[in-house]
Amino acid sequence: MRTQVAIIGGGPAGMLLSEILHQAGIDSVVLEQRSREYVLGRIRAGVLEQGSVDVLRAAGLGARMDREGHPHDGAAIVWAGRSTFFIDCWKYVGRRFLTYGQTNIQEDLFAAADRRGAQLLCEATDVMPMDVTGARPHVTFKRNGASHRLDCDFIAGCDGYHGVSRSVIPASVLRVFEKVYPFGWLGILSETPPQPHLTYANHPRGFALASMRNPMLSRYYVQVSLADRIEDWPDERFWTELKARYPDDIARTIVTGPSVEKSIAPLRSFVAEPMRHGRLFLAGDAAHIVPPTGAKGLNLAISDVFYLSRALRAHYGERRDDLLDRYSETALRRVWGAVRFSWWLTNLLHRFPDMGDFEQRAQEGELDYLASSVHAQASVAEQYAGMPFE
Ligand code: RFL
Ligand code: PHB
Repeated sequence: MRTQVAIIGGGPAGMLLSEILHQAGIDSVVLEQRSREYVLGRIRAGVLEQGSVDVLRAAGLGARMDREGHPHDGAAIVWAGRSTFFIDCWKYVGRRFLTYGQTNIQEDLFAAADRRGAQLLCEATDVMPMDVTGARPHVTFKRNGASHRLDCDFIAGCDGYHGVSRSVIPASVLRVFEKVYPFGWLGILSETPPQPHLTYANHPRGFALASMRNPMLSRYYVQVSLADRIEDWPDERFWTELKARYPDDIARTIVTGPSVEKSIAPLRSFVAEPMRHGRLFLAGDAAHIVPPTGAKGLNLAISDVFYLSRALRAHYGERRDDLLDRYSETALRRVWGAVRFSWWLTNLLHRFPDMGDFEQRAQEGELDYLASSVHAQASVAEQYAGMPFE
């Protein structure tokens, strides 16, 4: 088998890259280790920056997103008994964001791939990028019991945090930056009407977030201990805890119901540098992880794909490699902006087990400043809405 770009991973990064390359006349094959059903069953992100919306629209993926996605001017922050304030992205930076589930994007990407008869090989196992710095880059894998070799010009490692691509970069080249947070998020989906705004809560009992997927599908999260398991959190306990973390006027309006999905995710910041090694290019969670607090993970996967597809188009269309040569540097500038913001917002909104009185007061002081300063709010709004692409 031969293709121009071998793409490892059929998540949002891999599928979007394949779609954009196809539109530029560049051939690719996507190798995904799971089944489609499994990929579609993962409930993850829900917030799209304007820049991400623009990339998806330009890739021909806008129709359902524009119909079903919900635009928001900003997000609210509430904290223990004090007044709510609103980070107004529209007012301060003239950009809105959209709530539209990653599951829907993934469905839209699979549908587009089917329409064009894309080469998406699911349930491919033992996938391994080979000879990435040599003359014959290729990927080996197994499927339906048979071994295969896919020759290519480039390999895109879009296989997420637990993927294999990053591991072929030698330790002498790869530099990793990591921070693990001492708590997780327990998330549920319920078929109930959501809160009108995305509402982040800082409370002595821990962080909470009210988000949404559509007018009859809510997404809620609470900060939990890393030792907690799903079985520890029957629905009643979840709703009681969620409501306890919001002020009464909001708690009263939270409509409860049976959960249709429940999962616990640990929180981590992680960056692998460089994002390129020879003919291997990493994109999305394969190269970086952010805690979900800033809603940046999927948006970074999309911006990486934007930069990488632009660079590959320049290579094939104009015989220019300067964008490929600068890919890692360009992508990492945006990555570090989002990594810093997500880390900062995580620190601002969570209770850390080792927080002393000093840290507690400093956090309250920062929330107080943010609640009262239009300059501080404008800065947060600019970052939450997402920085423009280079
Ligand atoms: P993915 O989605 O992990 O896809 C990688 C794909 O690669 C496959 N794979 C392999 N395939 C072949 N061979 C191998 N060896 C392979 N190893 C893995 C996997 O099966 C998978 O299909 O990475 P990608 O494409 O980079 O996309 C990244 C996003 O999924 C992620 O950043 C976001 O979901 C993060 N995130 C959020 N991002 C936002 O922008 N806004 C949000 O509101 C938001 N909320 C969230 C989130 C992530 C969460 N969790 C659970 C991690 C909320 C949560 C709870
Ligand atoms: C979500 O809707 O899943 C969501 C929204 C905002 C975040 C994280 C997750 O910061």
